[in-house]
Amino acid sequence: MRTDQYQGHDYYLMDELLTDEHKLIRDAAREWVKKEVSPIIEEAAENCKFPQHLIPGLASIGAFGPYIPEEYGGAGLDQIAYGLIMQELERCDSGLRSTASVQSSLVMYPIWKYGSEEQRMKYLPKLASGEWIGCFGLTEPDHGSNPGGMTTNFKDMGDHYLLNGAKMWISNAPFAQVAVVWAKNEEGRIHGIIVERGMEGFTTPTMHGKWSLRASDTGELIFDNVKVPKENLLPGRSGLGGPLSCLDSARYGIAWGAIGAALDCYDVALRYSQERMQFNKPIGAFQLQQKKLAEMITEITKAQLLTLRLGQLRNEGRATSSMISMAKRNNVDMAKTIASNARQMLGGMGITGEYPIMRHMMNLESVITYEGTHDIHLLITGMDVTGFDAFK
Ligand code: TGC
Ligand code: FAD
Repeated sequence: MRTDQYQGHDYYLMDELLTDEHKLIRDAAREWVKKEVSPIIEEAAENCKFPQHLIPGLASIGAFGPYIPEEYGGAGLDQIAYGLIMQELERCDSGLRSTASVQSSLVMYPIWKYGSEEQRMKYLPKLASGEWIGCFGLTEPDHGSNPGGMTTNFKDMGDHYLLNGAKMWISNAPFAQVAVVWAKNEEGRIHGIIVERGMEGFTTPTMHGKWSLRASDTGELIFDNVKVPKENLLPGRSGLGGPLSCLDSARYGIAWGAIGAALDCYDVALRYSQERMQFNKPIGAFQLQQKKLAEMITEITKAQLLTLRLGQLRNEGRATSSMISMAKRNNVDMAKTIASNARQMLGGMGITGEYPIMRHMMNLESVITYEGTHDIHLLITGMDVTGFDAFK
């Protein structure tokens, strides 16, 4: 196993735009990742298992609900701090970031934004400390890009709701204690419902056979006449805009996270190019390899600027969903291209688990698909600039 030598890359001196608190939080996350995760991540990916013993550590660096107010157990940080934590986690592995971003943006966020005060007090502190892990059920076997077509539904039975249906591709599902599930009522209106492990008729089978995001657990959510107490309905919002607003927050985190994956691939390829000798020269001395590295750092720098600006706008409440789509789409695609080129630069060694690049490459196939595919985000931008809705 190689030591994690990552140092970060800041070509346009972006650190000068961060506060001391931002840098402290980022550096703490980086050090924790190097010490606790880098030594075991390859094995976790090989075993296709999320290393659950990392949960308290993730909580300790503020990765669960960084921007949730402290009164609910969150860290009360701003959006840029949230992004920096996601960047450091995904620098190591997209699955690690997935676990944290689902917990923060897809479970804690809707409970904080749309939950009752009782729900906030019951769930948020336990989710922030990692005592409970949550998952987010939107996608169904027949409704992925088009979640509005969902068929999971609940009926009002007087003293409780009766929930039926199935969700698929759900991160954290196999071990989560809590699921925020989106389902239609008898009028066809979408609501969020909190379902807890142990409720009769609720099961979470693991999905097997993934060649991507292997260090994250993915499963189904099956609801077979599940009796859900009425107080578990999120009262603050109905309609598809509820889950989509959570996706805005998670997609923003992914935009930062993808920069982390790209930075790691660049970092490894740069170091390799300075050490690997062929034709009596380091391969970094050849123009073709320099072209790859120069283009990588250019694209990373552009993404860093785009995303920091997005973070400022989110702090001010001025970032639109379309702006977030643009950053998610651009940055994941950028990271995927960099991973592919970095892998080539390592020659045969690039396909082994001795280096993280192949794992990043495979992970990014999930990241470019979930939280809205590459093409869906393009259509969101297209709709925003033309005014024509290609989905209707
Ligand atoms: P449409 O008619 O456009 O919109 C319905 C209502 O929602 C509002 N809205 C939004 N609100 C907040 N944030 C957004 N981003 C919003 N986008 C739309 C909209 O204004 C409308 O409100 P109202 O009041 O008029 O009802 O909806 P549509 O059915 O045409 O679909 C639009 C589309 C395709 C963009 C949307 O469905 C979409 O984004 N699809 C992609 C699905 C997706 O991203 N799924 C992700 C599942 S979760 C996941 O992948 C987690 S991975 C986690 C990990 O491991 O990291
Ligand atoms: P489809 O929607 O069937 O799309 C197939 C192809 O058709 C794509 O290329 C798509 O871009 C294209 N397409 C679809 N509609 C259009 C259109 N109108 N115009 C042009 N092209 C179109 N979901 C959750 O709810 N919670 C989770 O925690 C979660 N975690 C996930 C973890 C992993 C590892 C993965 C892979 C997925 C996860 N998902 C989760 C699901 C994810 O959000 C969906 O896979 C994604 O939204 C795409 O849906 P789909 O797979 O059904 O593809």
